Amino acid sequence: MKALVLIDIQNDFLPGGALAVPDGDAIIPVVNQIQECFDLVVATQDWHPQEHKSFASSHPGTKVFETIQLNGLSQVLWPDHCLQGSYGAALSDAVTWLKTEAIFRKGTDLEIDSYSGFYDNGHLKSTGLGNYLRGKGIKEVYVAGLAADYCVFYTAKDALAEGFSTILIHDATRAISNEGFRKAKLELSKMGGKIIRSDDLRGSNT
Ligand code: VGL
Ligand code: ZN
Repeated sequence: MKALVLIDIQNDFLPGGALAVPDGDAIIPVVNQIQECFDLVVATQDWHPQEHKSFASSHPGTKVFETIQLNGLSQVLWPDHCLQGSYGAALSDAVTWLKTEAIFRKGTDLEIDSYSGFYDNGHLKSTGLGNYLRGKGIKEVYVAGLAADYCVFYTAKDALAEGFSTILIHDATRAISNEGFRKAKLELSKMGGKIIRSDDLRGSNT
C-alpha cells in the first residue's frame, strides 16, 4: 500500500507568501495529477502560534535566516509564517484536497520547530503520522510538497527511520536552497531513499 504525503502546500510557502519557495507553484499541477496513483493521500500543515521560537521576530537582535542555538538544537530563524488560522497558513486552494484523508499539523509547540511530518526537530514528540500510516497498512511513503530542503527532506528522513520504503517525487517539490536540496538528496540516497520523477509513476497505479 502506497501513501502520498503532501507536505506544507500552504499559501505562505507559495509565491507572494511570507516564506515563498522559489517556483513553488510549479508543483501544483503535478501534485494534482499524481494523486490517483496512491491508496492514501495525507497532508501536513505548518501551524505556528504567535511568537513561535523559530521566528526571528521572537529573538530581538537577530536577523531572518540567521542560525541560533535553541534549547540545544541549531535553529534557522524564519520570517513569521504559517500563523495558526491565518491566510498564509491555509492549504493552497489550487490543490485538490478531496482525496486527503487526514491533515497532520506541526510546529504548534512554541518552544520547538518541527520540519518533519512525523516528529519535532528534537524527536521529543510524535505527530501520530507514523502510527496512522502503519494502521492503514502503508509500506511505501511518497513525499512531495514544500520545501524540499526542509520539511520534505526531514519527513523523508523520518519515514526511512520509521521503516517505510521512501520515495521523493522530484518534480513535485521545490527547495529554498538548491545547494541544500542537493545535499539532502545525497543523504536520502545513502539512507536507502529513492528519488523519482512523477512520470515514473505512470503505469504503476493499481
Ligand atoms: C518549512 C521552514 C520553516 C517547510 C516550515 O515547510 O519546509 N520551512 N517552516
Ligand atoms: Zn515553520
